[in-house]
Amino acid sequence: MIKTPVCGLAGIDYPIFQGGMAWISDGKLAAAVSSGGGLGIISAMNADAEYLRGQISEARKLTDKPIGVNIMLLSPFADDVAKLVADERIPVVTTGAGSPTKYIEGWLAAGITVIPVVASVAMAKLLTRAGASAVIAEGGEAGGHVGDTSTMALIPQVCDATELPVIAAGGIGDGRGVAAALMLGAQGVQLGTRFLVADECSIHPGYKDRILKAGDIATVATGKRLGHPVRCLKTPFTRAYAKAEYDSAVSNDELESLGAGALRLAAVEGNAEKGCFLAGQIAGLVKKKQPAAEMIKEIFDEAEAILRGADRWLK
Ligand code: TUI
Repeated sequence: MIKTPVCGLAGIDYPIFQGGMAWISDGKLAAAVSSGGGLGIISAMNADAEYLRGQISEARKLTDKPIGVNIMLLSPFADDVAKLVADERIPVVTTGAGSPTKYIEGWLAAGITVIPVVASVAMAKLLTRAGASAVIAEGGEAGGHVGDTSTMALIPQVCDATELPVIAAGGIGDGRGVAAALMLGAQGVQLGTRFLVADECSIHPGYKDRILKAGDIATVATGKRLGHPVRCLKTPFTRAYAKAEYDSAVSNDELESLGAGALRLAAVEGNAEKGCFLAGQIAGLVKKKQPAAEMIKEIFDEAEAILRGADRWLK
């Protein structure tokens, strides 16, 4: 069995979180991951508090295990959902795409375990001082909004910069990735891309097929010009977007509106012309649909076998 302090911190059997992915991580997926012994996380995405309240209620009908919520800090409803998680007594809150410092005190007072996603040592240090309970260090291999530094380089540097438990994210898709993350000093992992093909994930079937068919160079980070690169599968949409990005005649506002609604079009409609299919570089490793609980068991059985055999190189 693999047990780390992250299991106690989040009230889970396996030290694995499911990433809070906009238009993807709903109450059903989160409940399946939590039932399987990991931490299922509902994405509050760009939606209002009523949406989140509904998804929390869905999840609670499906499992009595702890469920987390991810707050995307660029959301116009961030203040509202930040209050709702306290009212709903959500045990673990993760944040992305910004610094949650102004919410931390209130969340801690409400008994919430606060785990921000960071993409740099500077942000890890800042949030350690601000009172975070742990950090998720996410490398640029991840899907969605990404930083520049790879997981391999980021994790040990963040581990050296904070006393808090570090959860590794970005580029992890199986037991080998979990074992490697633990060797780099992480005490847990967060996976997103692998869970896209979980049976309980409700995205459009065409999205799942694209993940299953993806290879090692199937993704690209677009949107660097706007300061928030987003990694997704290469499609007609990303080619058109990249062209616009390098065209000085296209204004930043035009570029923003090109991306608006693209996550929904991919996840809900499977639209390759206008949709942005978030995916990490590990998509090429994801080859089979499974129930989320089966994925988690398989990943940790593999990680355990690797760690038990790791002394074979020691002479
Ligand atoms: O947040 C994510 N992944 C996301 S959010 C998203 S929705 C979106 N839509 C349009 C534009 C941008 C996002 C899709 N995928 N992952 C966690 C994450 N957080 N990765 C990187 C960061 C991050 C970035 C900056 C965390 C803190 C941070 O600090 C602010 C700063 O100025 O340094």
